[in-house]
Amino acid sequence: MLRHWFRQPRTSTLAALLLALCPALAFAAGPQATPSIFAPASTPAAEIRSLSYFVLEITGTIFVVVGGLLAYVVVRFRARDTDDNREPAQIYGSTQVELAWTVIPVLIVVVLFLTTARMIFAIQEAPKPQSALSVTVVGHQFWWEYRYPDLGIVAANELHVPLSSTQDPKPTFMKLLSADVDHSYWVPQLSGKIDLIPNHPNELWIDPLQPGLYLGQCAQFCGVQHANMLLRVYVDTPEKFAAWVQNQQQPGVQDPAVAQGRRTFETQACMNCHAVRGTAATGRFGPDLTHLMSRDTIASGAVPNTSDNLRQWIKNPDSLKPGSLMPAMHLSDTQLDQITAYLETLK
Ligand code: HEC
Ligand SMILES: [Cu+2]
Repeated sequence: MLRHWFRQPRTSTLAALLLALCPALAFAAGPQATPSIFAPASTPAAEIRSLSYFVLEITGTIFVVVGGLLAYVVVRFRARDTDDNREPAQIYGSTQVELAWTVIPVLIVVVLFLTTARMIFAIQEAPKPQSALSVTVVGHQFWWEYRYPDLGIVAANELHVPLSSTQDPKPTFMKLLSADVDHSYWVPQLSGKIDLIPNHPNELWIDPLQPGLYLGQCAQFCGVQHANMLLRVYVDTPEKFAAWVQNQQQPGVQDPAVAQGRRTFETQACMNCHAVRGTAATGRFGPDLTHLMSRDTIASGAVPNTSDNLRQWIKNPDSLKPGSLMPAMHLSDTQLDQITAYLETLK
């Protein structure tokens, strides 16, 4: 089924009719603010959409047939003034009818099962091409860690991947792990949902065909801040991706103007949980902060990465994300200003 990387999604007559009836379902050329599985931008998501249409066609037909028969019977055999109030002839069982309503549904279920199973295996077994990018995704309560083993990059919360195309396939193959409990990776426009399970690596691939920011959400209840464990996938053009990689490979900026803030960062517990490459901070419990300012949001998409939010976060993470696993460190206003100024140099 996936022999060709970029097979056109199957659109049948009924699906086209559905599309015409609900403009909300129309194929979107790029990322959506409210992501829909009906607006795929990557092969696995397109496959899932065509399977969804197939299932909708079958179940829709059943609905029309059963609903139509029911409506017919209700109207045709309604109580009338001319009724003689006699009971109709009572029928006990009919082997033919019972066989029909057992065998037909079983056949339908078998067809749905086989098409679904076939698609799952086709997606899972798609070969990994030479040009593929490898990313290891680690789910943490309540944030995402992204490691690029071949590029020597560790990032957090905002995944950057290259744009793929028919001429130049650049799919991203992800290995999904968990540092604590079960999480679930779901960016509806890019792929299906897959769990991150401790000690059980899973795999997922995407080949985004439109640049932009794709949104998603941890889809498994993993603790109090599960709903704020947001997914942001940035699909970059080749030049933009190369520039991003180049920047992420640099060690943390060392600006003498914020030396005091850096000292405070390194003498408080911050460095036990956070890493800033090129400094003494090598903690792994929290997100890598080496290129914190390259991110649009903090706390896994919970709030925009502004100066005020950053300071507020360091002062009291719970005020922005109640139940997050970063403690409030009870810093003085001066210390807060210094640390914020330091972090803001980490471009
Ligand atoms: C006990 C470990 C721990 C300590 C100590 C700690 N943090 Fe954190 N920090 C975390 C965790 C965990 C997160 C992720 C929280 C989330 O998104 O749910 C985080 C998130 C952050 C973020 C947001 C990063 C992002 O990209 O989303 C910043 C900035 C930050 N911490 C700065 C600090 C500073 C500054 C200190 C010291 C004053 C500090 N942290 C101390 C664990 C810690
Ligand atoms: Cu989660």
